[in-house]
Amino acid sequence: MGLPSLNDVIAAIATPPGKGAVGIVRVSGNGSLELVSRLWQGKSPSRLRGGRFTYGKIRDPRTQEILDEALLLVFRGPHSYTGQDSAELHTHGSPAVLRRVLQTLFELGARPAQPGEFTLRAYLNGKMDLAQAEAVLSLVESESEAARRQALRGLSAGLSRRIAALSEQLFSLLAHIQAWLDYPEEGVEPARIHETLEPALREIQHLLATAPAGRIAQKGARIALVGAPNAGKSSLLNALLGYERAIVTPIPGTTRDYLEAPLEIAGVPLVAIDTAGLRETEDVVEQSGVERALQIAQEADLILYLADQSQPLPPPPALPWERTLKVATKADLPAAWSSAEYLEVSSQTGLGLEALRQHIHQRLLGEAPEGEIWVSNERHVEALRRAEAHLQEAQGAPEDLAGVSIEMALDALAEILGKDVSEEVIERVFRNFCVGK
Ligand SMILES: Nc1nc2c(ncn2[C@@H]2O[C@H](COP(=O)(O)OP(=O)(O)OP(=O)(O)O)[C@@H](O)[C@H]2O)c(=O)[nH]1
Ligand SMILES: [Mg+2]
Repeated sequence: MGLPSLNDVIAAIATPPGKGAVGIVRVSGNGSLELVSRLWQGKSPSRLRGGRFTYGKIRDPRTQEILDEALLLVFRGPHSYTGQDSAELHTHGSPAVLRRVLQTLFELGARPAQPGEFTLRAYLNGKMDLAQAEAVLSLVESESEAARRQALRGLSAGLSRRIAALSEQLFSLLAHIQAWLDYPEEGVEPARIHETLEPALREIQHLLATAPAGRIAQKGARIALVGAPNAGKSSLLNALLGYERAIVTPIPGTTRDYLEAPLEIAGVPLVAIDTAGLRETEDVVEQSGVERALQIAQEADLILYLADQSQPLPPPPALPWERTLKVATKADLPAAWSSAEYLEVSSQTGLGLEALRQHIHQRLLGEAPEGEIWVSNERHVEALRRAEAHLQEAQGAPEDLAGVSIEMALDALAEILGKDVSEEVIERVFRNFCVGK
C-alpha cells in the first residue's frame, strides 16, 4: 500500500459525527491556504497571522452560494500540528454544513485525509516521534482519568525522554567498546560493560514493571464478586455503585445470572460483575449460574471473595487466590469469626467501603509509581522486552559480541520512537486513528 503522499492538500471533518455547537474542518498541506482562500469570503487567509482566527463566510466558488458563517484559523508551517501550512474552518456543527464545506474543498483540489493522516504528517515532519503519535491516539480514546493522565504524559514525551536517555547511555558504551576493539594499542580502557549495562537494564525493567498498571489504566479491569449465597455480593455491588443495580433479598440464591456494571475507582475504569452464590444445587438454572460465576472469576483481573462475618465461615472454593481480595461482609452484625486476611465491610453502614476501594486500586495498579509514565502500549512493551533480552545477552558476552547485542537493543529502543521503522509498522500504528486526527 505504501504511505500516502506528504505534500498534497488533505481535508477532513475533525469533529465527531452528528450535531454539535461547532464543527471543524481541517485542511493541511502545501497550498492549503490558497485553496481555502477560494471559498473564504473575508480577510484573506494568506494575510492572516499564524494562530489567529478571523470571522467570515464560506462560499461555494462555483455557485457563489454562502454555505455558512464561520471562523477561520490559520497555521503556518512549520509552526503547526502537521508542520505544514494548515487551516481550520470552525462552522456551525451541522452535518449538512460540514459535508458541503468538505465537498467544496474536494472540488477545489483537496483530497480526503486518511485516518490519522494529520498526525502521520506531524510524525513524518519531525513534529513528534512515534510514541507521541501513539499517545495522541490514546488521549483521544481515553475514557477515564487514569487513561487521560497517562496519555498526556506520553504526549509530552514522558516515555520518549526516558528512551532517549537510555539510548544515549548505550550509545556511549557502544562507542567505548568500538574504540577499545579498533585501537587496543592506544591504551583505551577496556569497556566496563557491566557497570553501564546494569543501570540500563534496571531502567528497562522498571519501565516494564509499569506495564500491567498501564494496561489497566487504559483498558480498565474486570472485578468479579463471588462467594456463598447470601454473602452480600449484590449488596456490595450496589454499595460500590451508589445505586440499586442488583436485586437483594434475604433468600439465598437470589442472583442466578451474572450482572455487569461499570464504575470508576480512583480514575480507573472498572467493570464490576455480581455473580450467583456458590453452592451445590439441584436447580439447573442456578447450577449454570454457579458455573458461570467460577468462569467469570477465572477471567477477572481481580476477584473479591465475600464471606458473611455473622455466619460460620464456609469452606473456601477453588479460586485463583493470588488475584483475590478477601472481604468479610456485614461487619455491622455480631461477628461469628474474625481473620486478619479479610477486609471488613458493611454495605449497610458503609463501613470499610473506602478502605476496600483503596485496596482494589492498590491490587490493580500495584507499585506503579504515581506521577510517572506507565508503559501501556503493546508495541512499546514488546520492544522493551526485546531490548531487555539483548542487554541480558550482552551482559555475559565478550566485548565484540556484547557490542552486537547492544546494537540490537538500541534498534529495539529506536523502534519505540519510530526511528528507522518499516512502513508496515507505521501503517499499523495509524490504522487505528480516526479520520481528521
Ligand atoms: N446487616 C447487614 N445485612 C446485609 C449486609 N449486606 C447484605 N445484607 C443482607 O444479606 C442478605 C443477602 O444479601 P445479598 O446482597 O442479596 O447477598 P448475595 O450474596 O447477593 O446473595 P445471592 O444473590 O443469593 O448469592 C440480604 O438480606 C441483605 O440485606 C450488610 O452489610 N449488613
Ligand atoms: Mg445476589
